[in-house]
Amino acid sequence: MTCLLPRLYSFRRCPYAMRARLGILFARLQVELREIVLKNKPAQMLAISPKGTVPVLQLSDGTVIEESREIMEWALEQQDPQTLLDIKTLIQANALIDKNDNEFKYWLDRYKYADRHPEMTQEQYRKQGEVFLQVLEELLTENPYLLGDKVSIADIGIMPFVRQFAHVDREVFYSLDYPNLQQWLIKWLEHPLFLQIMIKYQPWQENDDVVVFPPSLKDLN
Ligand SMILES: N[C@@H](CCC(=O)N[C@@H](CS)C(=O)NCC(=O)O)C(=O)O
Repeated sequence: MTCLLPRLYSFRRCPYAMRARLGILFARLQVELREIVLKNKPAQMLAISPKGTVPVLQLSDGTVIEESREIMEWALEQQDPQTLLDIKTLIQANALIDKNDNEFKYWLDRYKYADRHPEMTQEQYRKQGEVFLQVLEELLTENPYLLGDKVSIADIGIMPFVRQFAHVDREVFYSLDYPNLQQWLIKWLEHPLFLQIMIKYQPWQENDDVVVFPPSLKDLN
């Protein structure tokens, strides 16, 4: 049977893949999900995206989108019932995601794997990462979401990375003086769409039945 759904190669715990899956859910779309194992990437994925990172989305016309931001944007350009791509905040959203991807992620990786980067201590790496957390805390002092009173692409694009930072050492994270950011993160961790993207799937193997993600659009709220 030919499957006309876009096909998403994904990895459950990857923050880039998380933002792509959130984009798909907020857009109320369905995709064919192929969960992968990073150490054993399927040849089918490498054939369409030799750079070998997830997420990768292959559209039914063969187009390949291999950057998580572009996947979020593509999804929300198809349908955006909650206007996450609000034109009023788009420039600011993009600037914030740039900061996340180009600066915060660098310090996050070093904070998470400090033993592999002995040039600085883990605490020093954390403090470097906190420069971005302070920016987010400031924004959340004024509003429940990063760019206002409703969710934007900035929230779903950044949340998986703040989660990863918090989970390096939850006790430390929740002892820091970022009350609004902590609240925001907790709300996201409990969000029905976040819970949906974190459901576990077995790694895809050739000849498996198609896995549709999400299985139904009915229960999404
Ligand atoms: N710029 C890419 C980065 C994606 C990325 O680095 N994903 C990681 C997993 S979180 C990956 O696939 N790494 C390849 C590997 O570990 O082999 C995007 O935004 O999609």
